Amino acid sequence: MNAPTSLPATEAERKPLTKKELVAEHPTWCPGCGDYSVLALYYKMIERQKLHQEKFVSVSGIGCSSRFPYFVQAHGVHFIHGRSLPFATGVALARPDLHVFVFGGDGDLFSIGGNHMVHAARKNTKMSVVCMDNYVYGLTKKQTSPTSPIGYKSKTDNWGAVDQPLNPVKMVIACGATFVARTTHTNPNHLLETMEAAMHHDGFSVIECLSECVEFYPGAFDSANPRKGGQFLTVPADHDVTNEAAAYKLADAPFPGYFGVFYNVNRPSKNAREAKVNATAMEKFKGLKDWQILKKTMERMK
Ligand SMILES: Cc1ncc(C[n+]2csc(CCOP(=O)(O)OP(=O)(O)O)c2C)c(N)n1
Ligand code: SF4
Ligand SMILES: [Mg+2]
Repeated sequence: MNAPTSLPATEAERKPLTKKELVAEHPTWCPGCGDYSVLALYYKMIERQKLHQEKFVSVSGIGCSSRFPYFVQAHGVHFIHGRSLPFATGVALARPDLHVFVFGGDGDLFSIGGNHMVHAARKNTKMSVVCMDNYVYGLTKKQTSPTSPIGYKSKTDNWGAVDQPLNPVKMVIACGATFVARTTHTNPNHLLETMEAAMHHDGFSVIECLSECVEFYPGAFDSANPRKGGQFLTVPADHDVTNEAAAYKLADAPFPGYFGVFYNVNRPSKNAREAKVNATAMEKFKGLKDWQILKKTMERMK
């Protein structure tokens, strides 16, 4: 049967998706929430990068920020709290042709999901993670998160938080992430460029994106916003992104710190390493039926 003439013949002829085509449900975030900006720029990135629905997937855990996949008219998964990374790892390994994006909050990715972040980073599976960091648990209405600063008054720290906050950039560099950047929802161009750079990285890329919770931590990031009298300092031009110690040191600057790419190196991804193992195994088992491969494997494990 002939293909309908209205269908484009090649990938290059397909029109990029527009925002109108990508918008799904109306976002249920509070008016003014920083997460809107991340969503709007994700639509823009998909359009600019000419990604079509069958070529990308958005994965999340639980939280206000984790509602993200609902609002994108494409494949997406709203998974268990803290478990977006292992799920996304499975998708990325099974379908290396897809662009896998993970969206989540500081609680989802660094508190309950902190253990998964450690291992996802060292495995270097190809995917891009955007932590929409608002320094609080927003969905559950104001509990201290791993990034809340000392003194922050919340429902779990009535008299102010006392625990040293975690630095997401330092943590993921130390764990083995191969692309690590920092941006903010108030600088759209910077946020868009950072997401695009992460998408093209062949490995585990992490972006900490400051995203204000106007309901439970208003004004948290004013000092990083020139429109509110703050300062948006970019990573110095002479910073060597392949120097782990220098990246770590730069990430240690006091708040609001620097914005940009801190670390970017090439290390074989889990996808690449596993593909080699799989190719060798497939060669060895050539011509065998599935049950024969299974039997051989079981025998070897005796
Ligand atoms: C296993 C489990 N524990 C606790 C919760 C309750 N819970 C839902 S979201 C959340 C934290 C959300 O904070 P964050 O990830 O920072 O997202 P935000 O809402 O700030 O965007 C918690 C503790 C849950 N849903 N599941
Ligand atoms: S509670 Fe905070 S993080 Fe959640 S939607 Fe409202 S402003 Fe955004
Ligand atoms: Mg949060």
